[in-house]
Amino acid sequence: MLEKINELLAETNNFISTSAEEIEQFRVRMLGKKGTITLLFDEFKTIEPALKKEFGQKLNELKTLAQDKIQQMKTSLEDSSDTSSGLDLSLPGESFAIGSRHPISLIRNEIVQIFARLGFTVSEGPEIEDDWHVFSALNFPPEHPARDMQDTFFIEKNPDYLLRTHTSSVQIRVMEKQQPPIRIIMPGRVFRNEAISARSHCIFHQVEGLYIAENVSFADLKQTLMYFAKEMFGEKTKIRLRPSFFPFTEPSAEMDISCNCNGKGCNLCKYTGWLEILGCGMVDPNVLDACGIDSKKYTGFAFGMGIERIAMLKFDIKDIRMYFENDVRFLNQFKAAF
Ligand code: 2NM
Repeated sequence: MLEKINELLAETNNFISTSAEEIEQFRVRMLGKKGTITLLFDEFKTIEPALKKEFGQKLNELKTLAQDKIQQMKTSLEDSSDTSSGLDLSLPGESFAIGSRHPISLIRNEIVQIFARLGFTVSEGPEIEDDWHVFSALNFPPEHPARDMQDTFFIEKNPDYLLRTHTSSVQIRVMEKQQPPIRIIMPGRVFRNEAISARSHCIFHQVEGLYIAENVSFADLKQTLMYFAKEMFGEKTKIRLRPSFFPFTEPSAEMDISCNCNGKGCNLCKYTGWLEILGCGMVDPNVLDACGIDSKKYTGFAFGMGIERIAMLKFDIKDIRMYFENDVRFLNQFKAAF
């Protein structure tokens, strides 16, 4: 019997479990009505008196150990599922706030991707420019009003330099360095000395495009821009070209896209059914010649659009100043548009 008790002591000492069911099974097996320890107590009654003291002590030791062990297992089981202790490794991790892309960046990237599918690559250039790259090479006459202080920011310490008023200056730099075929787009910041209002700002963003090769025609320009309009604003979008004037293109046009009101007329399109989104034209031969490209051999088209305006139409933004205020209530709204 002593041997049996020693075996049970060892078994009880080694018992370990994290399952409530297993702990209960152990309790019934040891201390239940017909449990091993309970039966040993019955056997104990029949033992000869001389041995009772020693056996009694051992048996009590076993019973106490078993009871303690079961209690201990139950307690640690409750603790591990108790979140009030502050540590529950089964909980999901804490999420943290991430930022969102600026709507100007979103639209810029979208425009770049659309033209990338047509083989256009991105070129960039300086924001501080000289008269040649911003005006003279682009066929601006000497007395053109854009050259005026009223319209353009000149660098005070050295008025030979100015902040570019369009990204066409980058195209001049590319054409000066590289012979056709040229197929590039230029996204970038531009600066104009204008009063800040809901519709205009002294800093804004443009994407201009340029394609020069042999036999490039106005039809190529129209197809390219129609593809862009449908990719940007949806398959149902229609385009319309109206004659216009720019010093650097001839002929020149302005492009409208059909308004979502379907021509019924709404406040956005001022009841015309059309929204102006960009300017374009065939590159003036004078511009090609100024850059060392043979205008008898090559022709090309160019276009330019304001990113703020495109984003205003896409996201229904009513005031251009929102882009530059960095109000998180505005910026957070573009989280989903990643
Ligand atoms: C526009 C509209 C029309 C344009 C022209 C050129 C260059 F360098 F090839 F002459 N670059 N961008 C252009 C043409 C820009 O923006 C409204």
